[in-house]
Amino acid sequence: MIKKLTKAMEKCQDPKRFQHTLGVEFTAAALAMKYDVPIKSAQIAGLLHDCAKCLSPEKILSLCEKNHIPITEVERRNPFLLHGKVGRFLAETEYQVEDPDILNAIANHTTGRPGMSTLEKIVFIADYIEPGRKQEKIENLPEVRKLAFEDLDKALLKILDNTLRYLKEGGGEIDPMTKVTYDYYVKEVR
Ligand code: DGI
Ligand code: FE
Ligand code: FE
Repeated sequence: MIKKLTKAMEKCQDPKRFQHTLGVEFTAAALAMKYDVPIKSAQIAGLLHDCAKCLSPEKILSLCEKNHIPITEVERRNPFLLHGKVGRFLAETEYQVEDPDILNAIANHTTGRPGMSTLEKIVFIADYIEPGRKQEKIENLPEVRKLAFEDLDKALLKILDNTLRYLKEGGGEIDPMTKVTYDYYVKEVR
């Protein structure tokens, strides 16, 4: 399974994206060791989390419409936000993944959601801290990397806080799910 999926991702992703994919697989596996999650699940979710990232916005939207994947208003204006949901669809239909926890981890890796499972948190965090992410772009990355191996919820909250600040500064449209997730984990961490 792992070998086949790795080959499939190498084929459909550009070299930079594929390096990121391997980084997320590796980091998710390490976090799985720490937090008692099946390592294989973390590897599969890590490998497939961006399997829909290389599709054009038009293709993403048409796949959603054809397959009755609901699209919110924010998602219609920012179709890249749908690469998780479309990724879950492809994981199920193209790559024969059946485990709902793995499918959720793929679907929710960009905005998160309230009440994430440990595997979902691991993939969300691994996506942000994998070794290929540049420290120059994220000033507290070393701190978040350390925190990920100490307290998943605190790391999650730091990442959501970074993302919301980054979106506010850059004028990016905030998906209500990102904000709802942030508010949920603020309460959770307290
Ligand atoms: O696919 P990746 O680049 O590996 O990572 P990702 O799926 O976490 O996507 C990262 C981008 O998603 C990052 O630039 C921030 C953006 N993002 C996360 N939440 C929101 C968001 N963008 C918008 N517009 N709104 C959000 O709520
Ligand atoms: Fe992604
Ligand atoms: Fe990613």
